[in-house]
Amino acid sequence: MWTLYGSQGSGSAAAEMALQRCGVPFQVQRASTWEADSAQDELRKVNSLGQIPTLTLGDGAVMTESAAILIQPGLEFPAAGLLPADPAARRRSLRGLVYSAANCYAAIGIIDYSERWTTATGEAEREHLRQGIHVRLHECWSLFADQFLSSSPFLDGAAPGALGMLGAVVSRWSGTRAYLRQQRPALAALFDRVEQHPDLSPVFARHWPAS
Ligand SMILES: N[C@@H](CCC(=O)N[C@@H](CS)C(=O)NCC(=O)O)C(=O)O
Repeated sequence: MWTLYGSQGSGSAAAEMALQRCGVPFQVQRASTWEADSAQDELRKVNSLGQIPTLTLGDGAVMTESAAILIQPGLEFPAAGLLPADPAARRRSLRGLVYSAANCYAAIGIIDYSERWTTATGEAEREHLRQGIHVRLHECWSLFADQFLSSSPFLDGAAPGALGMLGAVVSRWSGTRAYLRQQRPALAALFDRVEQHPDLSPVFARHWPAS
């Protein structure tokens, strides 16, 4: 049995969608650095950063980093369609997955935990850092749209694959969807379609019940 460490409204939602698509049995263990009553100690034993998503496989192997967590089952279960079968399309998806994790997900971590990324102790300086990152995050999403939008209805196939799943989850934070509706409406509409896809809408509803 695989165990996915995660929490409501977090990046573990994308991992959950990917594992469901592959049909592998897995359990979710609620754990996060911000929930003192969660399985924090257990999580830190397998991921010293204490971050989610983190996945442990039945054989004791540990997967961390959202892009890797989605790519790995995509390679292991190719029929699930998490990654495109066509080599050129697959290369684009892999680039897009690493791009969104490295540029967009990472920026969220700096906004949420700015104290880790600056020696400034004053709230005003930290707020400057957060504001700068916020602008950069949105620029990164514009560049994502310019590079990765294609004629495919879900970025990476006839149904949402790993790239659509991760993109739709990470773009839920820091005002990105509102920004995209203004600046790159086609990408905002695509993420709406990902969320409404019948395979995925129950997971989005569980993680973001109010929206
Ligand atoms: N590089 C990691 C980032 C994961 C991440 O930042 N996860 C957040 C939750 S959405 C987290 O666990 N943050 C808690 C912390 O950093 O203390 C990935 O791509 O999976």
